[in-house]
Amino acid sequence: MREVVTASLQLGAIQKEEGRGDVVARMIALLDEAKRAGASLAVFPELAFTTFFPRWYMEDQAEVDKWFEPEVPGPDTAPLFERARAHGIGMYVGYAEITPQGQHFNTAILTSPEGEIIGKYRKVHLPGHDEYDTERAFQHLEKRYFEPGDLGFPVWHSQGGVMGMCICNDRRWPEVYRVMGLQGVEMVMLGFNTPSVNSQRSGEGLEDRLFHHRLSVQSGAYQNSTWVVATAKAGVEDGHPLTAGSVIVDPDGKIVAETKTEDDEMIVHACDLDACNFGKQTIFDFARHRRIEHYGLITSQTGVEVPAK
Ligand code: CDV
Repeated sequence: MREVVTASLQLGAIQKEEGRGDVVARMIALLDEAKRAGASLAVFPELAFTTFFPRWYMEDQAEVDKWFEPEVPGPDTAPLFERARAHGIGMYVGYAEITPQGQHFNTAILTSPEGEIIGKYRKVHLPGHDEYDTERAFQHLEKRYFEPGDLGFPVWHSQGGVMGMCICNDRRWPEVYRVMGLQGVEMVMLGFNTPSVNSQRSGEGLEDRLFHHRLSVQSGAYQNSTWVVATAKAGVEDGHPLTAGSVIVDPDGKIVAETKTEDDEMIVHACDLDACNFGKQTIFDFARHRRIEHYGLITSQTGVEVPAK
């Protein structure tokens, strides 16, 4: 058994006016709860330190940059990292990153239980649009504020296993899990901010959104025989509802823990990384069963091209 006691630390709503200091205090309270539960790993949401700002249209770059972190840990966020180190808990934390060169990414980092930053991932699949869209019920401007991630989908050795990261919309893309699966990933961590309604299809509500979320993470887990830990930022932010549904999914694709509220809430599970072995050695033994001679289109073509009749 290689057990990693893993906490998914869901955050409830963060209002636009809320400062990072208040949010970090909430995150520390969750981290303390995770410590009491015996966790050595904690997974926080996407863009964890602020409201989900890509719903707001901004033209002034200085206003935009206020939502970004030039350094992590920084003055407001350092107490979180200090507490994690004191507790011996490794963390996945999502935040908006601005680089010294002025590039903007939707980023997540992985720390070791000793408090070192050992991994960085930058969101590849940015949803939404880059200009104000009058056809939508509300805006989703990730393509305006972020560049697509430039680091690929690496994995890291930590917690006695092979760990991977992605962010929110990435979880809907099977390629994401497979690229990590091909590196032997045993736990995929991700944070998300998913609006409870579809801005382009008013009939699609909370239950549909949760169905697609669970479908995506459960199939990613099963088809790659890996744990998946998905953590929401939930609740109503400035009038805009976000789904909850933080889950821990086992390598059979089964949900072993799920949040019940849309508030700050912990779920925890002792994830045995050896539970990945059976699927990786049998039905999803890639070396024996994959037929890459038939998969060329996956990397040579982006959009749909229907063959001529
Ligand atoms: N933050 C996100 O990436 N949200 C998307 C929404 C826009 C569909 C998601 O995949 O949940």
